Amino acid sequence: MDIYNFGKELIVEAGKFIEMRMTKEFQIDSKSNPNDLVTDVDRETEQFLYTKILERFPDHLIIGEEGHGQNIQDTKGVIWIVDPIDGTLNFVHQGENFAISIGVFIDGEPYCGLIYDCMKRDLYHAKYKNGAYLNEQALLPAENIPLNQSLIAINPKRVLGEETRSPFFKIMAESRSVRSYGSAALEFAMLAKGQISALLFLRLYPWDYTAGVIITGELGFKTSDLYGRELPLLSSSSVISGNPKIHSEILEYFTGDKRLYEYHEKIHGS
Ligand code: 2AM
Ligand code: CA
Ligand code: CA
Ligand code: CA
Repeated sequence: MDIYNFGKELIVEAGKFIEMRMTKEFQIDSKSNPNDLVTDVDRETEQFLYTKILERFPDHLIIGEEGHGQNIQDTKGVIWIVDPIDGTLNFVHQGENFAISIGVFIDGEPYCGLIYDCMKRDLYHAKYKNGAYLNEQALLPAENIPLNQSLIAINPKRVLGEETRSPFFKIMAESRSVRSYGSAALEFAMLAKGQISALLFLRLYPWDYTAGVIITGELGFKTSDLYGRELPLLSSSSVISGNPKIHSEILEYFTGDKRLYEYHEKIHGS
């Protein structure tokens, strides 16, 4: 079995593990601040993915949000970038609306992207240059809907700061309306399905976006940071993803805002 088919089976198996595990008690801890939560289920699911991948492919590398592969410095070889639960707050508060997200890269080049909405049992998947699918069904190409006719996804809590609010609020005001679903991976999935036309984040990590970028890229959606630069595989980044029209419209809002640019470079450490 190739990596893609193995990955599709693995992510569904990990989804079953989460479903089983969430019927029992689990511990909830906070990480960087009291609203940044992690549970035993996040950690155990990452360990589950790690063990299964290495059992099958002992020479592959794994980077995960909950601690695996944080020492990886270059993109040589086969790298699995995994988020065991994307949308931990939804997992804790709602018991649904979370996903497993996996992006696979070979020597830094995209290979496949997988997003599994565990509770809905929906698998979004794409092998690079082979189209994108929801379960067995091919997803349709991006439509060039402009900002003023679009629903867009932004997490308002993350852009309230003095440095950030001006361009983000202008974009929200220009849009048809704003949504915030609490899982970057599922927001990429909604983009792929045509339910929203763009998503914006000030800060995400490769495990949040690599699967989504590969899947939506197959459909003609564009993704970059706020300044039009390609997203990194080994460090955090801001993210704008959308159809080509709205993507270029949104980029305009960020050009020339020196204060935000300086803040942006500071939080992303470059
Ligand atoms: P997580 O649930 O895996 O942590 C919520 O708007 C989205 O942003 C989720 O995809 C969430 O991923 C991510 N996110 C939440 N808190 C974050 C943080 N402190 N830093 C970066 N990303 C975060
Ligand atoms: Ca997290
Ligand atoms: Ca995440
Ligand atoms: Ca996570």
